[in-house]
Amino acid sequence: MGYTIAQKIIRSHLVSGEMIPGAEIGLRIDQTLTQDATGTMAYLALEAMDVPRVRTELSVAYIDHNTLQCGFENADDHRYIQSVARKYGVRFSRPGNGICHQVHLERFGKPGKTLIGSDSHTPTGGALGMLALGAGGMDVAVAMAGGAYYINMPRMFKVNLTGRLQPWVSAKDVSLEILRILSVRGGRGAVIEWGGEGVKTLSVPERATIANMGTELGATSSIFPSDEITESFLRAQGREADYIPLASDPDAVYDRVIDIDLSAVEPLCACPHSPDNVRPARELEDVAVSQVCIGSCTNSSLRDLLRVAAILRGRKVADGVSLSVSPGSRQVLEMLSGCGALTDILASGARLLECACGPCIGMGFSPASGGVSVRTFNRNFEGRSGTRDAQVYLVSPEVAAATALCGHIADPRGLGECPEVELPERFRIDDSGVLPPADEAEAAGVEIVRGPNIRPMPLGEPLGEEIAAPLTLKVGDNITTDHIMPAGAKILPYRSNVPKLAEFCFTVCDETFPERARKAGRSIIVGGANYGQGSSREHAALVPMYLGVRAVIAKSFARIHAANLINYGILPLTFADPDDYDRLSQGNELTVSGIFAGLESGTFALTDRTTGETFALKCELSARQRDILRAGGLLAYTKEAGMR
Ligand code: MIC
Ligand code: SF4
Repeated sequence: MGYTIAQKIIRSHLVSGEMIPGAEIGLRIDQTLTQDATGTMAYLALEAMDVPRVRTELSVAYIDHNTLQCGFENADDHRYIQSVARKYGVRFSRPGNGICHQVHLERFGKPGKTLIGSDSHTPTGGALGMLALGAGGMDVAVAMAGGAYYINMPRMFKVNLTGRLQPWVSAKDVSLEILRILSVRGGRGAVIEWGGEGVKTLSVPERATIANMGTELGATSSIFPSDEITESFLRAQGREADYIPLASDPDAVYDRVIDIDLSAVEPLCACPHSPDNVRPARELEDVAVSQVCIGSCTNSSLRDLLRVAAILRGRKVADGVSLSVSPGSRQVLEMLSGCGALTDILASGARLLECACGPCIGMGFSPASGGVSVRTFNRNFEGRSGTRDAQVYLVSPEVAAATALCGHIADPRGLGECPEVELPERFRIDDSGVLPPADEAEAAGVEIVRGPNIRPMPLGEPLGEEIAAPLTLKVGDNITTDHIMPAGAKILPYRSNVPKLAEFCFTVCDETFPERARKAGRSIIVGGANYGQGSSREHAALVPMYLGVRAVIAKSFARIHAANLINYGILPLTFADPDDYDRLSQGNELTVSGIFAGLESGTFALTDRTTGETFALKCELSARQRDILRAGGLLAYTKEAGMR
């Protein structure tokens, strides 16, 4: 039996476990990336591991999320990360240099390598034929220190592409089409390989858009072959030496095959408040729009913005619309400027924002109350824009530009002939925005700078034989990490200050939660299916742990969040019978008992002391995960057990 692309990379990086779907495997990690909103915690963890230098082939620390700097906090974080990167052998991508995934694709990603990043959209690197995975910051710290990264061996899905995209239809529409087919849960436990004849019609930036949004499917990762298109992109980036060809074997076996005819895909929109709530743009033309945002790690490449510039050229943004454009990297911005396309964008009335995440994570540019915002981003979860009652739609750059001109959601096919764009033979290369680390001799003398916003990382406590605690919060299906630990300009500055951050935990669902949890001392949370979907932010585990949450009982969990809960010593339990979810009420007193035996057997007993009912719970753990929970979290475990 032949191998898929992901299986080939896994095979060559396997340090433990067997390649049986669902079984835990350990992978050697070649590259890591961090961003600043999760990076501070990752580097605090790295410091605590007492390893003098990172042991990966390449590690990069990007500053791209918290760049507003309304007070000293963001700048404190940047300065800390810059100093720690310099000392430990990590390259430092300065604020303004671009969004981590875009810059990594341009300058560092390599076919055949493994990459983990403390950001859920790290799979963007799959566009280059690498196995790129989102992870919690603590897992990235372990990988930087030379330890393996553990996942459950994924199932293999294949999307077979035929045909070619019609004018005005682009890669984002393919992402939305697969979301329509699979939903936000449909990719769970799988790596999605994109192949078929149609794949040859997609450039690397288009592949990157698709790989990026595989995260919204809940997929472990997404991956493309490394072929002549990859080679020409790498050559244009002056990196032809990084090219190796990579394809699946003709007899590779997939758990599921999905066919998409590219020529049948039309301009689509994900409607509020979920990326899988997809409808054709043509059906939404009566939706008036107050804001359009173009950018984010999904759609901010040179290809995308050249297309936007060509659509906007000689036209004006509608009176009622505020249009923002944030290029994905300084390379993109300089090239737009060099060829005059930036002038077309500005002349249309667009507002140019920094090369950073910006509005995508609610870092400024929040819509007006009740506003309708049409964005080329990847997430439209309620409140994420920074405006509680905003309605956010996700679209392609083509739909976004047409919408900005028309003032309502617009199918761009109404604009006439679609302008063609070509990628350059050679990108403008200037790596001065990425600072090299100190060499080994100098490193010992580098002082780590910690401002008052850098607080020590709270540590978990080892599990006891039982957890007796009130059910302080009961929530529904598809709870995102944006519900658990919201982001945005007011909250993100506190990512390295957990006591302060705790004041915002779960406030999207219930303003009173932080205070009630604090009063209760210990608590248990109950959730529905796909609990913890979305971001990789470990703060969605760390902060509940700080507030005393000892177990989360859900119908199912998203992969990265379940790993983060374990890393912080919180038990991620599932209902043996999902209908039991309905029998538990917020406020009831619960006891999870038989914990030590349960860690071994995978089954636990739950008693609702308020009603007297009993329930069976499950938690299937690997030996390593059991040890992490017994130790009280990954940091304590790594210190006890050493790096492996
Ligand atoms: C996001 O898109 O939600 C983020 C902000 O990039 C997160 C990381 C974070 O919360 O810092 C992600 O996707 O992992
Ligand atoms: Fe940044 Fe948005 Fe991408 Fe997250 S999804 S990395 S916030 S651009």
